[in-house]
Amino acid sequence: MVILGAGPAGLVLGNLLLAAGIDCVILERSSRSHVQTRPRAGFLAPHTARILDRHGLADGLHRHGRRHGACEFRTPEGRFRLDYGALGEGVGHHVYPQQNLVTDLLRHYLDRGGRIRFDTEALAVHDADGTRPSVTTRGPDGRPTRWTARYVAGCDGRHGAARRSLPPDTVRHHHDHGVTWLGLLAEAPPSLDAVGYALHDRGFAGHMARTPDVTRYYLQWQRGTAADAWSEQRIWDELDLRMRAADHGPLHRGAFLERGLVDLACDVIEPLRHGSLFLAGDAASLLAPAAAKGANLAVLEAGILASALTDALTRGDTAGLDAYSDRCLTHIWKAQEFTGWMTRLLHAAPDGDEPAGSFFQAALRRSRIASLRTSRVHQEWFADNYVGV
Ligand code: RFL
Repeated sequence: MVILGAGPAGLVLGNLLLAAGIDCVILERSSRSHVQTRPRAGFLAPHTARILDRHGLADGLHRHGRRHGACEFRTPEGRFRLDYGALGEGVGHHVYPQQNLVTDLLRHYLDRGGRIRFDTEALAVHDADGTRPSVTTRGPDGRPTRWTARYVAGCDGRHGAARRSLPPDTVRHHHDHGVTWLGLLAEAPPSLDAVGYALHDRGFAGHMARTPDVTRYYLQWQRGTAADAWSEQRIWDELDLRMRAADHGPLHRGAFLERGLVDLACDVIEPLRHGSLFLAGDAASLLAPAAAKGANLAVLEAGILASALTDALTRGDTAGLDAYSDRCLTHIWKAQEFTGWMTRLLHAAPDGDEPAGSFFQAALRRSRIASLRTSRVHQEWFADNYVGV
């Protein structure tokens, strides 16, 4: 079994296959230190923790992760808190930085005797329509190598070789929400004990805890403006303004460890299988980070794929592989739908000639927020979708 990519999808898949006695190798383009320090997701859903628990992969999560179950919406009409962790399933998120999860998964994989090649870029998947697919790679010495296996799992993200190797008739459904965020990691403790979603005439601002010393912030950003166009002081002043710090309390300031632009765009590949090649995680579907679903879907799909591959390789039962694409697409579209809903809740999206959003859109948004503030049924629905995939 060849797995492309050592992100959450590839490493969960590798661990689960090794536990089932299936030989595999992971081919990863980047260095080990790069994958272990790349900060991205932080909010892990209950089902993610369950999958990790079931397979003995959740030690770090339980030791260092923190429970989280509240959102605070700050709007022109005032603020309100939604304790989603006490609704729906009655459990919130674990906050645990993605790079720590990747570090744990890699340690378990190596402890179980797993093989991995870092600094090895997959160039293409060949003969996926047969039973002996292969992958060509370029390793650290620049020399090409070919890896042959019964199946290949493309867990190498949206720009990986798996996507590039799909036949031309594969459909890629793409949607651009028309919004860009400046994503920031601040060396500063969280300023509120909730996810902060601030709706403001000047644009959205968000606050999400990562660790006791590091907080993620987002600022809705003019598309086309460089990430480094503003000074740290100007960014903090803008965060203060949009998060209404003067009314609701100051934000703890600190140096920005990272800043990058995120276009809120999404896509779905259909189907997720081409012969012996299976896509999982961001390679299968890209989600805007508005609802923190990407890493959680990646783990879910890796779990589904691992059990289907185990059935196929140990018992010759290929029913799970045949159902893989449809089964995952159901989860993916559900997550896309909620992410789209969140995106429309948080932003005045460009509307025709009105780039800042029309009066009509703003009124719809106010109505949505009012419903979320007052309707218990709406809050239950939100909680269910916010933590679930
Ligand atoms: P990854 O993590 O991108 O890993 C893919 C791996 O493949 C390697 N690779 C290749 N290897 C070999 N050959 C090639 N040709 C290769 N091309 C690429 C890469 O080096 C990499 O190591 O994909 P995976 O495993 O599918 O996991 C997906 C998640 O990483 C992603 O969905 C999340 O980070 C999204 N996301 C969030 N998800 C959540 O569930 N909760 C969150 O709170 C959350 N916050 C976020 C996020 C994504 C963000 N960005 C960067 C858009 C916050 C941000 C800012």
